[in-house]
Amino acid sequence: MNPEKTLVLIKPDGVQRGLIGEIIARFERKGLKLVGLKLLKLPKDRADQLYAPHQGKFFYDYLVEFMTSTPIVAIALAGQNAIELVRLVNGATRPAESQPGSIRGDFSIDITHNVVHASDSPENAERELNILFDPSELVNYSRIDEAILYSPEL
Ligand code: FUP
Repeated sequence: MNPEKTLVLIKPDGVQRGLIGEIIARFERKGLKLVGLKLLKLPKDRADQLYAPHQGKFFYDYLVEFMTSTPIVAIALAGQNAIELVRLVNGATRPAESQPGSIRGDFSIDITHNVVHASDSPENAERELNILFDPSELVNYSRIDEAILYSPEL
């Protein structure tokens, strides 16, 4: 068992297109547990923190402008290997590589307006969760289906 927490953002295009419920349903259906959830307009300073690793790249300014334009939804998810699984559910960054069945593969055609974001490593998951959530906003609880979602530790 490798329990992990990770951050997902539904980007402005996903919110504007009415995809919030569809996207959250996909993570719930996979077996991932919601441990934090909020709708917000991302302040510029927090967008800069979030995308600090991309500062200086040609797409950076537009990416921050887009992410701060209209509301996003921030989601904290927990589960076994959550970081890797969530990125599979989201699909590849490049539109030509995101498989049908993934969120990006099913709902996007553009590399910037690509509906969702997810942390890509344990270090970034912790860093990004801290940017979007106060620790008091993350909820620890058991879901009743965990007993059947997971096999027992051998
Ligand atoms: P991902 O982890 O799949 O979100 O992708 P990256 O970390 O490579 O990129 C971060 C964000 O930068 C992506 F959501 C989209 C944006 N981006 C562009 O807008 N243009 C590019 O050429 C590459 C990335």
